[in-house]
Amino acid sequence: MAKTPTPADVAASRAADASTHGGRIIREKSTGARSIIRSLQELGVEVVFGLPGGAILPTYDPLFDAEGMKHILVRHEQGAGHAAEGYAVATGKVGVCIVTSGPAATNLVTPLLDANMDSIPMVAITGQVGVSSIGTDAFQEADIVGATMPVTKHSFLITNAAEIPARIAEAFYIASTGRPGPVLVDVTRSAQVEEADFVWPPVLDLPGYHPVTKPNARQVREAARLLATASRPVLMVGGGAIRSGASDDTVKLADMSDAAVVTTMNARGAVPDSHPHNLGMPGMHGTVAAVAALQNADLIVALGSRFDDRVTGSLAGFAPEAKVVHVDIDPAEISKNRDADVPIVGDLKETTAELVKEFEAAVEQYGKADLSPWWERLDSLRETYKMTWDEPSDEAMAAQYVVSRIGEIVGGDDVIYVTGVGQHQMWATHFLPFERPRQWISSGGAGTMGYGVPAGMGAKQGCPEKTVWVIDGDGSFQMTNQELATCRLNGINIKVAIINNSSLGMVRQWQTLFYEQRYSHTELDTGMGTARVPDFVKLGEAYDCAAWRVEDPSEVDDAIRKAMEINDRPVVIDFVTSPNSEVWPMVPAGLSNDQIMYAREIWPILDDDNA
Ligand SMILES: Cc1ncc(C[n+]2csc(CCOP(=O)(O)OP(=O)(O)O)c2C)c(N)n1
Repeated sequence: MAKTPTPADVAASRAADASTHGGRIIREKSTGARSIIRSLQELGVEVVFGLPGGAILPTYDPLFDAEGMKHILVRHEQGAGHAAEGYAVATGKVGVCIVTSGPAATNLVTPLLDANMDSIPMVAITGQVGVSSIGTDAFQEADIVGATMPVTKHSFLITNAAEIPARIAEAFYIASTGRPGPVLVDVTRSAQVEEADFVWPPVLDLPGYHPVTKPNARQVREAARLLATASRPVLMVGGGAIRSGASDDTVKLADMSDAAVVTTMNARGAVPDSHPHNLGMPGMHGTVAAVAALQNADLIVALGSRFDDRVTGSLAGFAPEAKVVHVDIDPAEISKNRDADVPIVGDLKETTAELVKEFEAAVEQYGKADLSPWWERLDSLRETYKMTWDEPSDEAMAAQYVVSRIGEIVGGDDVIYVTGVGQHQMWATHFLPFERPRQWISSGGAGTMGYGVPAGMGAKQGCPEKTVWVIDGDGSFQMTNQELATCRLNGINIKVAIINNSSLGMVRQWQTLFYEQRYSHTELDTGMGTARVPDFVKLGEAYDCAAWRVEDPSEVDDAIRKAMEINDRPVVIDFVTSPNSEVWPMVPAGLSNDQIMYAREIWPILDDDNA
């Protein structure tokens, strides 16, 4: 099937057309503001999330009747940013948001950081005060280019109307090529009101920006040789596999090589959970089998994964016997945290396709190692340390029960799962089924509470035919639930399951384990027997959503089924759960992955070594 062209593809091909004088050339009388809108239309942008204000007001005027492009008015700029991220992850297209200057622009810093850490293609357009006011502490002036430069792929200021089409096309090109990421374009009010013809296609001017996509053939051959001959190989699949669309060839490589597969949090769904080689998520809250596979591997083939500290634990003790093949589109990632024996810079989709080809040749030449002892060990770990949970002693509902019932009833077809950050996020990775890329949306690198509702809104806007479930924490939900108003008014009918343990659960868990149960400022009073402020059911109803509370396990299944039947408005279910449910397994922060605990006092890898 032909790949849907991204706005960047369109920009690049139209720019190429222009340079050969092959395409149609548009020249229209315009203002800078109108050129912003026209550029977005020519780039094929279908939806923009935003909120206006003085410095972007000139642009909101032509936006009022822009054909073919929808604007969704959010209630907070952070919501616009996360919605653009959710849209981008769900669809593979560039997410777009547009806000005004000063505090509006700084409200975007969190989503920009988030998109940067998780390599999400996104373009943020901000209004800036008039060029003559810059540097005068004018009303709502903020140096947003300076503030966001460290947390974006690129940020730049436009002060001249004639430049607008080219700079906007470049922003899309940078956001979506190479390692995807967020680009901020700050446009002065004076450039927006200035008159200048809109000329399209523009000529892109990006000297020095040439992402390498084609991997080095010799390195790929060497990687294939190592994979064919390793006795304890693991494919460590990262978020890059989703972003680049490398899933199919990754699965082929797993089938051919019989290597074990671990999928990092951002890669959930890149290889189906039902694939027999998939051991699940590695890292701090990974499965015992996935963590042990990496620790005992003699070869790790890292595919679009950045050896994040949440995955490796203490680097000094990480996978001591493993050679490393590291494939990444971003050369800065290679050997950043862990030295690569075979570094491969390239597009992951292209590289896995090459690896699949070279693997056959390598097997012919070098033979294939016998992996049966390796699989005996991994299967036994998988069997012994299944993902399960203890019922809480306070007789309240186990959070894991709720999440696993959602997974069981809603399943892995035509559904997108989105989360906030905390315990509920980890339970979601463990107990929901992930069978396809782009069906899991969660904040990995930044770990941004408040991501769930707006990211879910963006995902549903991008994929209206899919069911979107947001699994949220009572803490995370309170950060951005105002976007339920946006959802309700725009017919974006997401389903929100609040896993309400009445606390900042993940932090509370650390207080239980490492601070002698001194629960310093982690109780939120939203659950059973508390002040219940806010009452999530009333809050949901205030947003005209269908909302109700579930406190008893016997009501959970019916509640999920009922939510699946409501499609004319968003649904909010307040699942009241125990504050004592804990996330296991766990590698305590800063320790080696060898010290993974399956539950309290159970150290599978250490115990095994001492046996
Ligand atoms: C914006 C933000 N602030 C603080 C944190 C630190 N933090 C990580 S998890 C967590 C608690 C999350 O609570 P909740 O959303 O209720 O989820 P739970 O852990 O209870 O499932 C906090 C405060 C964060 N990740 N993001």
